[in-house]
Amino acid sequence: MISETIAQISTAAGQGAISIVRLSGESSIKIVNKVFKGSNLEKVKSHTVHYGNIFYNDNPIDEVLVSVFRAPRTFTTEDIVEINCHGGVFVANKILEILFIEGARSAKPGEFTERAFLNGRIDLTQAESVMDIIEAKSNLSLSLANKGLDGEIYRLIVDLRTDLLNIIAHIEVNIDYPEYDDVIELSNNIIKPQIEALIEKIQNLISKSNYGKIIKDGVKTAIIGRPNVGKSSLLNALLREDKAIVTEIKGTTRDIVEGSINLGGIILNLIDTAGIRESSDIIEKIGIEKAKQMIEEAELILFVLENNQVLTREDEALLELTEHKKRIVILNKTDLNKELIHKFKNSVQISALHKTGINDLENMIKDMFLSGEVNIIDQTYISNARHIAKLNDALNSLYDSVGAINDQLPIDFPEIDLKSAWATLGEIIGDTSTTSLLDELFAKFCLGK
Ligand SMILES: Nc1nc2c(ncn2[C@@H]2O[C@H](COP(=O)(O)OP(=O)(O)OP(=O)(O)O)[C@@H](O)[C@H]2O)c(=O)[nH]1
Ligand SMILES: [Mg+2]
Repeated sequence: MISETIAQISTAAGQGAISIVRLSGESSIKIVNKVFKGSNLEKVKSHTVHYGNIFYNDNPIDEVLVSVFRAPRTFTTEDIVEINCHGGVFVANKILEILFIEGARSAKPGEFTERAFLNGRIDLTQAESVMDIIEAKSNLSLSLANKGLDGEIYRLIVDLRTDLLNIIAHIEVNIDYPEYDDVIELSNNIIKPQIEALIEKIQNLISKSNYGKIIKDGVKTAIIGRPNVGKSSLLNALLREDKAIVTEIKGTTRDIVEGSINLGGIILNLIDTAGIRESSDIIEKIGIEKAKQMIEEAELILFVLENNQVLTREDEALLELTEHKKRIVILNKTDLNKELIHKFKNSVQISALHKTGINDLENMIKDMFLSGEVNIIDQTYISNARHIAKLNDALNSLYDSVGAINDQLPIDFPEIDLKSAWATLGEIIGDTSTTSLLDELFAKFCLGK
């Protein structure tokens, strides 16, 4: 148990109707009780709210509501007190100062959640989900984050580790398989297929993590094309707002203009770029370089062409540059000439000026990212970059273990790789103790014998 009592303002900085000052630790209740006039907080029941006043040196500071939560059924598993005071910056800080004088110390960013983790109330993936909930930008990303907080990622990882433990146990007790008189046979017939099944499970999780990332962070979408084709007009039409400057002058957009929209739960992070052409204007040139860089970084390219104009060499070059990307070709200015002179696989006809065809475009994007994933809400996706990196590391250890078996190395060699995969998966949930493998392994032996 951590004995220091920490305190901090939990609500956003700035003025609001209410601010919440939160304390966690052994002395939380005692400290607040010293400056609170109302009920005796040391005597009240847990999970109750009390009206009263904060006083300091007999001076009234604020009229407040104090919630008392006694350990262990709290977020940090320690005693927690929350003071709801008026939402002025000064008053909340004043109360905090008084709490420090009375013995609390300032909580570092994230320290309440860190304590919840250190005290075993939540695992690391749940702690990370708290941040994801705070940062959620859509219903889908919120529901994904809630699944994480509920422990779904934790359970996924624990399941993988259980599989791994079974394999390691098999190796440890290989003497129990008299039908295999040599170790090579045991590894090929029993161990290897089990590792391969586990590899498949992890590969599957990694390949689907892309959806998780998209749900969480949105799709980075670059609007690309020659000058004057209507890129900024398209951005404005999608945003339903005149955000980017539109003129008939070629080279209007020089810097990047950004905005986000929510398409049926998928967030599109739109980036309008400078029209790409040969230019001697130094500012425009830099803009064009940025546009080219955006093509590299983007997960979706909206490639804008004028419907009624033949392709120029620049168009051809840009089309080639974006060929390997997820791309939609947008044939704009259909109000000027309806006749189609271009044919592309993924294309949609619009008029950014008159805002026609925008729905078709939006539906096409939705299909692109959501089709085949109708159960997106029912599934758990790994979306956290740290988790994905660790899964990849674990996968590599598993590949190594199969390699060692194929090379007919002594059984301890693949076992080392398996143990390393076990440790790597443990890092995802914050279980880094080396003893836990032994504990669980022995528990398994006891069960079986
Ligand atoms: N008739 C018609 N004009 C359009 C349409 N979309 C855009 N325009 C016009 O085309 C001109 C250029 O539009 P922008 O949106 O600034 O084009 P851009 O691709 O952002 O141009 P740069 O920033 O210079 O690269 C403006 O005069 C727009 O009003 C359309 O659908 N129909
Ligand atoms: Mg523009």
